[in-house]
Amino acid sequence: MEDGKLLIAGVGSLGCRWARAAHSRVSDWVDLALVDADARSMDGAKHANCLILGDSTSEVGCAGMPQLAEARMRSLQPITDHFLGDAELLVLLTGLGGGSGSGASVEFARQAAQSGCLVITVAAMPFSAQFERQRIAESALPRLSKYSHVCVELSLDRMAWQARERGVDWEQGSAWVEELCEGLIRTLANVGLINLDLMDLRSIVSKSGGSTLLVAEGHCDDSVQLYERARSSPLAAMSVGGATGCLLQVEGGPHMTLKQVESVASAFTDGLAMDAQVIIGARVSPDLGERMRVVAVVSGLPRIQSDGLV
Ligand SMILES: Nc1nc2c(ncn2[C@@H]2O[C@H](COP(=O)(O)OP(=O)(O)OP(=O)(O)O)[C@@H](O)[C@H]2O)c(=O)[nH]1
Ligand SMILES: [Mg+2]
Repeated sequence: MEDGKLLIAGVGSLGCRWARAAHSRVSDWVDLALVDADARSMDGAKHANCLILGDSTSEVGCAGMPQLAEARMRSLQPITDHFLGDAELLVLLTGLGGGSGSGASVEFARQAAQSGCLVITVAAMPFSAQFERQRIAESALPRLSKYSHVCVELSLDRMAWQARERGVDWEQGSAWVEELCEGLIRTLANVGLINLDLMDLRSIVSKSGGSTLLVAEGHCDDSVQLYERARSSPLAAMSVGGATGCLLQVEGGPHMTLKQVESVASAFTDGLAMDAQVIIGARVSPDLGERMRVVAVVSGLPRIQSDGLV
C-alpha cells in the first residue's frame, strides 16, 4: 500500500497487550497507538503514540467507569487528530467489560471513522461468569459496532476453552489475534500476485449487514482443513452462510499452484449467497514453504445466530 497509513491501536489493558504483540509482527508497515488509563500498559513502548486517559498521576484505571474513559478520550481528540488524520486503516483491539476499553474504544473508533479511516475492530467479550463486566460490555458493543466498518466479537470463554484443550494458558490463545492482524496487514501492505488494496476492502465492508474476519494457516493441499481451522477461531458463535461479500487473501510458498488457490477459494466461498461479490488476492511468501495462510473478510451477513458457526 502506498498512500495512507495503517495503524494498530490497543485500548484498555488487554487491548494494549494484544496491540503490542500484534504490532511486533508487522512493525515495518504499520504504526502503533496505545490508549489506557493505566500507564503501565505503555511501559517500554518505543515509537508508539501513547495516550493516557487521565489527568492525575494516581490513576491506574477507569475501573468500571466507561463514561469517564469515554469523556477523557474525547478530550484527547486534538492529539488523536495528529495521527488519525493520515491513517487509512485502523485495526482496533480492545477487551470490553472494564472501564478504559469499554468507554475509550467507542470514542476512539468514532474519531477514526469521522476522519475517514476504515475501522476494523476486534472486541473481546468478558468471561460469562463476570456478570457486571458482561453488562458493561453489552452496552458498549453496539456503539462500538456503529463506528466500526467491521466489528469482530471475540469470546474470551471460547479462547480460554481452546487454550485449555491445547494445554496452554488462556492468554496464549491470543496468538490468534496476532495472526489475524498480521494476516490483514500483510494482505494490504504487500504487493501480491493478484493485488488487493484498501478499495477492495472498502467495497466489501460497505455491504449492509454484519461482517467478520477469518484467518487460518495449514498445509497447501488441504483446503478443507484450512476452512475448518478458520471456523474454529475463538469468535463469538456466528454464521457466515448467505454472506454477500468476501475478500479473500491466499498466501503460499513459491510452489503454490493456481489449483490450490482455487480449491481454498471454493472452500471459503461455497456457503456465500449466490450473487455474493468475491474478491480474491494471492501472494507468494518464500518462508511459507508447503503451508498456506488465508485471511477472509466476510460481509453482508444476513443475521447473527447463536447456534454455532456455519
Ligand atoms: N480472567 C481474566 N480476565 C481478563 C484479564 N485481563 C483482561 N481480562 C478480561 O478482559 C476484559 C477487559 O479487561 P482490561 O483490558 O483489563 O480492562 P480495561 O479496559 O483496562 O479497564 P479498566 O482497567 O477498568 O480501566 C475484562 O472484562 C476481562 O474479562 C485477566 O488477566 N484475567
Ligand atoms: Mg486496565
